Amino acid sequence: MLTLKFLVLTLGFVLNCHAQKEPRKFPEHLLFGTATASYQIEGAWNEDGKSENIWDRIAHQVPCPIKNCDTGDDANQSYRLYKRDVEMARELGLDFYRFSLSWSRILPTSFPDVINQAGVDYYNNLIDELRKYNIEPMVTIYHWDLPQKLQDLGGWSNPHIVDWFSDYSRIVFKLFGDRVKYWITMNEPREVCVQGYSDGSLAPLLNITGYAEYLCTKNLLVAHAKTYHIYNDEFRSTQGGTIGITLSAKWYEPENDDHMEASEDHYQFEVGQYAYPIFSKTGDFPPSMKKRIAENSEKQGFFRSRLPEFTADEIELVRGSSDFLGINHYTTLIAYRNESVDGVYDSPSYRHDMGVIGYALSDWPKGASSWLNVVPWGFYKLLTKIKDDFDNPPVIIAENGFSSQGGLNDDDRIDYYRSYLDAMLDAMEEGCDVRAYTAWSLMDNFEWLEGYSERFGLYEVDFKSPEKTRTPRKSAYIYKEMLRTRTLDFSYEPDMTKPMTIDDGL
Ligand code: PNW
Repeated sequence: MLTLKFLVLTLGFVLNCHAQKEPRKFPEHLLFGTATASYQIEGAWNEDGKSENIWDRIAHQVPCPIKNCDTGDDANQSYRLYKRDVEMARELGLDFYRFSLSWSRILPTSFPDVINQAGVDYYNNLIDELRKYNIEPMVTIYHWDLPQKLQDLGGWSNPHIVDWFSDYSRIVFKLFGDRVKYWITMNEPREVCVQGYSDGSLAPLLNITGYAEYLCTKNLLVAHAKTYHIYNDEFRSTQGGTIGITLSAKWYEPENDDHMEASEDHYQFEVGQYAYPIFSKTGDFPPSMKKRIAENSEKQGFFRSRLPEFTADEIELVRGSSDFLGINHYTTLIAYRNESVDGVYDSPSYRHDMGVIGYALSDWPKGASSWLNVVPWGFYKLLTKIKDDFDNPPVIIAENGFSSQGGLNDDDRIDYYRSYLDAMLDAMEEGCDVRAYTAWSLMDNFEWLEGYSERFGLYEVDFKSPEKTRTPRKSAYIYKEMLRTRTLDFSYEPDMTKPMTIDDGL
């Protein structure tokens, strides 16, 4: 009898959990887009005057560091097929399309002395094609493809990059700013600095941890801020756009109440190191991060902290240097620290300075990427923390998405998008000022060291076909309907036998 009662109760609970949720409306002002990045889609790596960048260099390295020895030499051939990309943006009914500029395609010497007209034409054509169909271009100035020559000069660890980057930025404002209203200076500085300079998992594949990532971080922040002020002082009044930075941000859930400080340190070392100088009143790195690195440096026998200090002028420059906070959010980790963490990481190192172990729970659903755990409530918690920490800045979700191994029936991706958008709406109901949402990605593309093995696209790409054929997945149909109705409908089932239509009337 007792067992029967238990069974009935359990069944009721399970059914209730899976009961279909009511559709939810998106606020009218919320804009929707999709994102890509230059090296991940353009191909044409050495065509029409483009010079070598750090991804070209490592893609051609022997032995190859990239899965299956894939390269971005051809990628999606968007350099040639950009009209098809815009057609897909029209099919989806996007408000905006986020893409990035290739520095070495526009400035083959890396510097302003030579402007490559063919590269400029490509971006002009793409921008004009988008605008013809009322799709706003959202342009990332730097998404990881540094000219190789600048890397040979030390890349982001050389403070002169502040001038190199801001010269490049001034040129792109002059070239494209009459038609671009959304600018993102940098995509994910943490990945640039930590993965590129200290854990060797992105180009330029350096492993100088505990040192190089901090030099990179400081120079990158100052370069970003100088670019912001150039836009503000020289272009804003005539071009009338908006400009900010985009950070990667996970949620770091404490294992339990004993690990609250670990969770906060994890957040500050990943998100805070950039968000705090720009969005807090101090204009400086997070106090806990400064303290941990300074104390470790002293114990290790350094004469000063391995985290460089900002000058008073730099603090003034960096503080407030973003109109909005761009957030790329994908996943959540559990943060853990006790005495057993000591000795896990080499010292000195970024991870030793942070002193936190981040791990995933085994019952969290996962994407094809080893790091991608599906934890939508983490998105809600992250957004409300940002609101509380930084006086509710305008937020652009510049990336959010799910990886699979391929296939058109991508119900797991659809579940991901629905649950994450549901969590985002919860946060917006709490007052979080989210202005735009961007799905990563418009289409499958070159997924960095994973090559073409992990697929993030709303459109599937056949990389073996000469035309790099793009085919809408089920998630593309769902995204389209969501944008058309401005409704998060948990039960809508598309008819995939019907081709995608273009409904913009143009
Ligand atoms: C982003 N994380 O990287 C990049 O901006 C894209 O170029 C990339 O293709 C995409 O996500 C998918 O990997 C990430 O901390 C950086 O969880 C950090 C995280 C996730 C993705």
